[in-house]
Amino acid sequence: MTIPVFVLNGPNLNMLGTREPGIYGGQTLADIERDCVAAGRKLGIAVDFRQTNHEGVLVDWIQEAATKAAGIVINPGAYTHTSVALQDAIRAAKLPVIEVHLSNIFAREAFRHHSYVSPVAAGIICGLGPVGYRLALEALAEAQKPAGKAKR
Ligand code: CA2
Repeated sequence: MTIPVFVLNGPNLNMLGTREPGIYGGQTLADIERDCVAAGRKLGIAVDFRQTNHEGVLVDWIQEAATKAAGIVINPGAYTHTSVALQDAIRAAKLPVIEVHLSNIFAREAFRHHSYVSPVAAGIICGLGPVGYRLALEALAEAQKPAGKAKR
C-alpha cells in the first residue's frame, strides 16, 4: 500500500475560480485537486487533497499526517502569516513539508511577506499558480528516493 502525501489547503481557497482571478487565476480548487491527483499518479504518489477554513482542523490534519503520510504540501492561506500553531504542528510532525502559494506573496502587501510556516518547511514555492502544487509533489517524490534532499 502506498503511503499518501497530504495536500492541505487553508481558508478561502475553496473560493478559487469565483473571485480575484487577477491574483489567483481562474482555476477552481477542484481543478487543482484533479491536476495533483494526475501528477501524483505519474510520480507514483497517492494524493490525499483537503481544504478547510479552520486553523485547528489544519493542525489536526498535520498531526494525522505525522503517522499516516510521507510528506505534506500545504497552502496555509492567510494562516501562513499568523499561525504559531501551524509552525508548532509542522515542527512536531517531522515530515518533509513544502509550502505553496499561488501568488507571489513577496510582491504583495507587507503583511504577507512573513510566513510562520517557512522556517519549518523543507521548501517554499510561490507565485507560479497551480503549477506550484505539481512542483511540490515532484520535490517530495524526489525526496523519497534514496539520498533525496527535502528531508527534515
Ligand atoms: O497565494 C496564495 O496561495 C495565498 O496563500 C492565498 C491566501 C492569502 O491569504 C495568502 O497571503 C497567499 C488567500 C486565499 C484566498 O483565496 C481566494 C480566492 C478567491 C476569492 C477569495 C479568496
